[in-house]
Amino acid sequence: MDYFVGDKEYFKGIGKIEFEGKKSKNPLAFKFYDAKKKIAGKTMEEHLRFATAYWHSFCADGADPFGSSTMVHPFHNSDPMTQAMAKADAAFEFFTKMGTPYYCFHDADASPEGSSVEEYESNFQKVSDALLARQKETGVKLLWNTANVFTHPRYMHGAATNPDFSVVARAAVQVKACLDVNVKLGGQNYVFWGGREGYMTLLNTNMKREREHLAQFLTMARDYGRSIGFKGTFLIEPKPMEPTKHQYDYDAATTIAFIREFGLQDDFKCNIEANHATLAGHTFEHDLQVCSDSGMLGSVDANQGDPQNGWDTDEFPTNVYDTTLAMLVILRGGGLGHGGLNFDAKRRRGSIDNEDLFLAHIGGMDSFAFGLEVAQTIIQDKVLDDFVAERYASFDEGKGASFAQGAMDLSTLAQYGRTASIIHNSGKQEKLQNLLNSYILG
Ligand code: XUL
Ligand code: CO
Repeated sequence: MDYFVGDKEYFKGIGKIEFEGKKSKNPLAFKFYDAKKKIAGKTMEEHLRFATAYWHSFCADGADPFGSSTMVHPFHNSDPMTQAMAKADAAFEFFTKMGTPYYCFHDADASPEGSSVEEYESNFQKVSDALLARQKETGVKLLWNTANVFTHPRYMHGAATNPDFSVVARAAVQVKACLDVNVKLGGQNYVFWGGREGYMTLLNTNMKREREHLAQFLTMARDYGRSIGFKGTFLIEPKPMEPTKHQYDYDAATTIAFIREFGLQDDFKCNIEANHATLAGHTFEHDLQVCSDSGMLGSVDANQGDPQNGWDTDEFPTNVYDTTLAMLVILRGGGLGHGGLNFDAKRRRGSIDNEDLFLAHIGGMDSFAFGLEVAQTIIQDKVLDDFVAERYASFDEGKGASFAQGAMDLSTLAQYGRTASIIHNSGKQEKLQNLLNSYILG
């Protein structure tokens, strides 16, 4: 068997997940994700660039605010460093069997914090050596890493936006270490998710100063990253709230405005998470489109929320409408570039079997592969695009084109408006929804 690394097999009884086609009844096989199948000149693997999230897959243990853990990981060990090394072996065994070519992690997911900065750094050095060795053995690559500057109690009032400068400086210890490790591991992107970069109440908060401090911190991280040879993209992951009442990177539009306000647009893009977009009152495809239109789509945290729940449920994506609409935006925008689809998603608390982790990823990968194929057919057939183009045709020539090109003033526009004949056209929403259904249902 060549699909596990190290001396020990952790996910026994599960081999490499293979494509068997949609008629297959084997739960441990892909029905739609056929890694090497070519769609519009690129393989599915190249289009989708799937990544496994270390934190949900190898750290989450089913605990929730109402109950303790329900799962025991096969690499469990009471000594933190022994466990971290076993976890790295198990993780790479999982990536290889699953066929996710990338992974993502926070420092704290992979490496024990220890009880001092020195211990944190030395643990991280050893664990990242182990990760590098396993990357070389398996060919699995790092899509992005990030610093967990939100779990430890020192970050209760924020990290880069903490009102106490000492905490801001302490957060820099982790971000610097994570950038060093990123370069060592050849990371393609580096992520900032500002979990506690926001406020609980304006009664105790100077929002202006906090946003400026955040921008200052990100600028310093950018400069440091570039100075040590980081060539990838810095990504900010928007989320409107949770754990703070109001997060500064509320949604894609807010985040892009922040990036531009502070002159970070040459180095920063967005990492869009489906369930964060829906928490902000948008659809997933809305936030993807906002980024795509601004050239700011860096990468994607692929998950789904629960339409009845107002919090981040981080479910594996199974809704093929969502994946189709997301892939339409991504394909039209020219693809994911150096980004990917990272499953920032966790098994439910009651899904306690090791195979459930595989089944969850199979569902997510199949749903996006399905969405990719349908979206590509819709684009190829040009049905939606032709309709939309026709809808705006009045701006393509004559006075409409002068307006769109900025070659008209308001008086001229108003003069035209005095006599313009307005024809009412249907938006054909129902027709287009039926059309979308016919593509999805085959
Ligand atoms: C939290 C979240 C994070 C980021 C990385 O909602 O999405 O896991 O993706 O810190
Ligand atoms: Co995320």
